[in-house]
Amino acid sequence: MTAVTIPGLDQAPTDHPHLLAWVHEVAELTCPDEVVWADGSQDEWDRLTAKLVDAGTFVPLKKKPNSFWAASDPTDVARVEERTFICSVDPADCGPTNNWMDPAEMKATMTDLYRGCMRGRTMYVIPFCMGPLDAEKPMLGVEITDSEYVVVSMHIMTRMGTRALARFGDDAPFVKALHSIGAPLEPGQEDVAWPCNETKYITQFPEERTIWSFGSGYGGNALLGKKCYSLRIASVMARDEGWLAEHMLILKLTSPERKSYYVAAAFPSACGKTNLAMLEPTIPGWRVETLGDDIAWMRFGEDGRLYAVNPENGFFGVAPGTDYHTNPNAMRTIEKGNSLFTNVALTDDGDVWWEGMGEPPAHLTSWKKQDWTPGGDELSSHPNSRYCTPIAQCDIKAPEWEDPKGVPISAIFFGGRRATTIPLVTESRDWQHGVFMGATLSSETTAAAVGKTGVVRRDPMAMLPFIGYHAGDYFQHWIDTGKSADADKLPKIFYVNWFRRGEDKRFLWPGFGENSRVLKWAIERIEGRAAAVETPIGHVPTADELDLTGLDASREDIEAALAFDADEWRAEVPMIEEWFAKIGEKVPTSLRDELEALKLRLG
Ligand code: SAT
Ligand code: MN
Repeated sequence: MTAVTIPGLDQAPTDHPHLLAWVHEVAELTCPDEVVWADGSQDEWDRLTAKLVDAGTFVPLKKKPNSFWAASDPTDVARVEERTFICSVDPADCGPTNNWMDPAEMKATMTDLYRGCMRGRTMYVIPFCMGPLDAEKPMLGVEITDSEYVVVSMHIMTRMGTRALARFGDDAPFVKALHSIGAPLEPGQEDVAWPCNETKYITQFPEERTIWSFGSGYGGNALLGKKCYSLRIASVMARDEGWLAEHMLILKLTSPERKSYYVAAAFPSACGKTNLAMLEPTIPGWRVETLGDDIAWMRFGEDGRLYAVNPENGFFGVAPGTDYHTNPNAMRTIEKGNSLFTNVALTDDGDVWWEGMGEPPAHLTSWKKQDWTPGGDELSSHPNSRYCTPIAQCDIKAPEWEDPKGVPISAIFFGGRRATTIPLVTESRDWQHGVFMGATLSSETTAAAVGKTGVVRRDPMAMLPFIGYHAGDYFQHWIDTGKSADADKLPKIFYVNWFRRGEDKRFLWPGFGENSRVLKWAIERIEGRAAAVETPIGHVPTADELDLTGLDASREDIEAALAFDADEWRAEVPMIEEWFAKIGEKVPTSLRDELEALKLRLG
């Protein structure tokens, strides 16, 4: 161990040699004023939120207990996919859907950026665990960061601090996650409310299970337990160990006969995963409880079924569009307080507001910290503004949400945001066909990532920005996962699209709570009780097979939402071919066979 003297560096509450060595190495490189080991206590939360209020980063909300409003730098509002790298040793392991750089070269570049980058700031060491702490093999990590905003967000989103460190022992393996906002302070220099750096890197070193992030304070770029660990790094672990790390919500659906089913569903960011996870069914007698809204880790249990665990401890949901009509359960969860709100609007009486909440108040402070009055062109809240709130205080969390065994999945839904072509729901013929559906999933881009919105892009399994290795190998891993299992124990795979539009551009399907009708049909298919029409793209219900009792929508719209249109699909095929060409040689033969079979069926 080196001889640098930084206050706090030697007050480590652990003897774990690798952890200590790494913390020393980072402290020496980044030169913070002090080192603090995060313990996850209420006292720490109070101290850091007070510090953030003092710094002008947080405004305490008068209307919600223990809750805070934050506005980011206007340039630091979303994931930066262009600046996200998979630095595998061999570029062939990165593949065409990720950015690659040689790991040694990346480390040299980023080491230069990290040198002295924490001057004038505190370096926090956050031991954390993704998934339940009492797992047989807890999934550990340590994030080092110079951002108090990150520490308090990690309090909500992960199990962290002392209780996580207790699982490290002397030699448990852990993911190293280094984060800096990249904004050192010279002596006497005044800080800004949201320090960050124009230069940003979000880097994964998959072989070393290591993450290096620089320059951003935004959720997906800075809360490294989330997308960086639980998807990019975990997808590599999952490939190596025979499980699945997926961008999926987990919900529990109980029928009027009191039979429960677990469903996992993948949608791209900002396509309504949180709303579906907390749905209030509009059909009588059905009930939804939630286990997770963003990430599912799925492993085979002893009985041969696929069991899902949510690695997260909080919801990091898109705020705009969320209200008592679209997602009452999310509203009730945040109403309890203990939550952070970033880039929404602040009301004059100390509450939050965003587009979709109904009539706006006469005056607001916008996410850009400007006076805002209704009727102007500017939105009060950024389209990717977020609430961050603990799952534990969600009234409809399933009691088993923290069971380290996970829950057995009966159905997997893949969905995207498509104005045309994709019917409301299609059941795959079998696992391989379901993998084809997932691998060719497409969606219009949203505000969750920097870039143009509304452009159709392929987003395989809603994992395009999150697959930590070659997408072709990832597809093969999905195929192999199916082959390794007993076919009738595998979840059934469905392709859904809540976003199809009519000729006048209006949505054909009302969505939200009405999506329970689609869930019900899927369950009835699993139970062998519902009929479907066999089409070239899979099994699609007719309007008569969906329970439409009490639905306020025209028959024509429902039929249009469910329609299989051969011409639209013939136009889709070249796009799928182009996508496979982009993935290249590693597209599994079985998926090429699926495409050929689809072309034959389309005639
Ligand atoms: O920014 S996050 O990656 O945490 C949320 C999302 O884009 O899904
Ligand atoms: Mn997500």
